[in-house]
Order: sequence, then C-alpha cells, then structure tokens
Amino acid sequence: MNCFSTKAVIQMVVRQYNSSKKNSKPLRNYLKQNSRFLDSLRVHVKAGTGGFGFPKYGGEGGKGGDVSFVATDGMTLKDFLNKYPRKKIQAETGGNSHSRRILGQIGQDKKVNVPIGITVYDDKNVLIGDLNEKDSELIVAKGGEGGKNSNGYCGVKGESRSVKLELKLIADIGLVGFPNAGKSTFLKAISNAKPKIASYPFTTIRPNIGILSYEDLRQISMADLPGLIEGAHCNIGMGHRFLRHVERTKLLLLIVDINGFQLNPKHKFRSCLETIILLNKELELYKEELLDKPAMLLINKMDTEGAKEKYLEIKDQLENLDEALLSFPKEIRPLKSIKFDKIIQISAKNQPDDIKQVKQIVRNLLDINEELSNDVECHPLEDLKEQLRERGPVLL
Ligand SMILES: Nc1nc2c(ncn2[C@@H]2O[C@H](COP(=O)(O)OP(=O)(O)O)[C@@H](O)[C@H]2O)c(=O)[nH]1
Ligand SMILES: [Mg+2]
Repeated sequence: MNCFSTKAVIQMVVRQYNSSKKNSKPLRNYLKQNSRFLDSLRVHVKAGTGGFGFPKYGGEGGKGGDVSFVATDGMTLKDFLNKYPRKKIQAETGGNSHSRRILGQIGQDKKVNVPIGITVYDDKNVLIGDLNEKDSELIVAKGGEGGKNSNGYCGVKGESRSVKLELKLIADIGLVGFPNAGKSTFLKAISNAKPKIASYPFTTIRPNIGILSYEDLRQISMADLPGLIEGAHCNIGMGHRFLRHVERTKLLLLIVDINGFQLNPKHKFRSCLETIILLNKELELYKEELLDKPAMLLINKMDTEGAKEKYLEIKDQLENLDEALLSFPKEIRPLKSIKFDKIIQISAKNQPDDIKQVKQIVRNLLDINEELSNDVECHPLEDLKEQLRERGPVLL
C-alpha cells in the first residue's frame, strides 16, 4: 500500500491553500477554520451535592441536581462549545434543611442541549448511552442524596466526571468515494444541499447532508463524506475519521470516476476498478461489518470521452468482483468483496435523467432492505418452518 509521509500531506495542504487565491487569511487560521468539523468533544460534568440535613429535627437536605443531555434538533457541537467554552457543566446543589424549611430545596437539574446522534462515553471509553431520538434524554451525572439520618446528615457528593461526546451523523445514505469522484456534484444534483465543488482533492472537509424530497413528501437523507484516499487506514489524508458517520447509514453509495484517480503526479494512478477495490479495502480495514450493509455503486463521469469503452472493459469484472479481486496484488486486495445491489453508470454533472433514476432506485433499495430486516426480526418461526419444510419433516 502506498502510504504517503506526513510531510507530503502537509505539502499537499499548503499547495491546495496557495492555489485558492481568494484566501487572505494566514494558513493557520485557514486550517483551524476548515479542518475542524467538530464531531467529538470532551467535557466535565458535575452534578449537585445534596444539602445538609438538620439532625435536631430529623430534617433532610435537598437532593443535588442531575446533569443530563437532551438531543435537540438543529444543534451542533460548535453551538454547544459556544455556550460552554470552558467545557464545564454543573448542576445545582440541594438546599440545606433548616428550622424554617425541614425538607431542603431540591437542587435544579441541568439539562444541556446536544445534537441528535450523540454517543456519550465516560473517561475510560465505556459507553454511557446514545441520543438518537429527538428530545431523548440521558443523565450523565447523578445528583447526590440530601443529608439525612442514614448518611449522618451530610449531603452526598454529586457525581463528577469527564465524558466524551461523539457525533455520528444519522443519514439514510452515506456517499463514499475518493476525492474528485463527483460526490459533491452528485449530492447537489440529487438533493437540496449546496456543497462546494472544485476539481482538486479535499474540497469537502466536513460532512454535508442533503435531503432527497419525493412527490409524495417522503424524505431521505444523504451524507457526503470527505473523500477517502488510498492509505486512509494509515491515517493518510483525513484517515478513517469520517467513516464512523457511515456506520449508522442504511445504504452505502460508492461513487467512482470511470477515468480513475490520481491524487497528484507523484502518486500512482488508479484505474476505476482499482479505486473500487481500494474503497472496498479501506471500508474493510475500518470495520468489516460495513461490507455487509446494502450497497450500490455509481460509476460517474460517463459523459467523458472514452468512458463507454472503459466501462465495457471492466463490466464483467464488476459483476464478478469476487473473482476479479484475485488478479490484483495482495496489498490492495480486500479479504472480502463488497456486494453491490445495483451498479449504475451516471453523469452527475450533465445528465439529470440519471439522477432521477438513482433517486428512485435508492428509495426502492431502502424500502426493500427495510422490509427484509423486518421479516428477519418478526418471523423467525416462519423462516424455520420454511427451512424445515424444504428439508423434510413438517413442523406443526
Ligand atoms: N465531466 C464530468 N465532470 C464531473 C461529473 N461529476 C463531477 N464532475 C467534476 O469533477 C470535479 C470534482 O467534483 P466534486 O463533486 O467536487 O467531487 P468530490 O471531491 O467527490 O466531491 C468537478 O470539477 C466536477 O465538476 C460528471 O458527471 N461529468
Ligand atoms: Mg466534495
């Protein structure tokens, strides 16, 4: 595998920066602004301590407030950071019990808005919980009990810990491809998104989400992820950083340029078929299970010269990827081949009819797979009966 050195990557970014003449900001600001799509954040949460009890009258202190996260529409981790720049969140302490108020006041809970799609881990990376539904709530630090007889009338300390928020975008479809394959062009054509389009690698440095709207008001979301490149598993380019966003998608849409890809003249040219194999391998190296997801392949830029011929040359191999893999060198060959439910040739830029067709197909594929997964979940006995019927004895 062709792993580029860190120096080469830095040189590439500098070159890219210099080539976009509009930039008047210093390079460091440019990088800060653009490369930091915030998708993970560590914060400290501290729940309220319970109030003191009042031993003389057997009075109980109020319970300390909890800290909880609430999944909120339209919220980003950047908004979160703007609101809590010190990354410290604290709930109220419980009130003390005193002669005029035997039961101390309960400390107010602190409810913090977070984006939908957040997973929360503790400081040992143990999962605390997921927030995937709008308005779902997760307590991340529990308030301490108020002081009472059982605890010597001293309020118990509230939980205090550091937690990590990790955002996994939730889109129905994830677009995966090398830079320049036409992901942004395709997303722009098929959805309401307005991603940047340019013909140099790494145009997309943060995920974009577009909504596909249908006449019957059905909506499907699609995420355009920054381009993977060969060697992403060695953390080249942006590495596998963005692949976690496809973990939750229901359909992978791989998009490749029929003319292949070359990062720059110093790097190996990869043919269209090689780019498919390399994408397959990068997905496998990130998480093998991704290869079991429903997937579709778009061969893009079919309007360019010689595209039809190039396609005909690889058509058979594409339909038989398992076998085709064997003729490729070991270092680019994945262990398992991805199974495409559909392979379609398109021109994202110049053929609106192709886009219409893909729009319909992705919807059908999502529906079919949804039905299949429901069947598997709901009718295990029926499936078993069916299998046994085929083999002989009848299960009554
Ligand atoms: N000829 C042709 N060019 C395309 C097509 N789709 C995208 N492009 C061009 O390919 C370049 C890269 O496209 P872009 O969408 O930014 O690729 P991304 O890096 O995968 O997001 C741009 O110059 C696009 O205009 C297509 O179907 N045909
Ligand atoms: Mg792009």
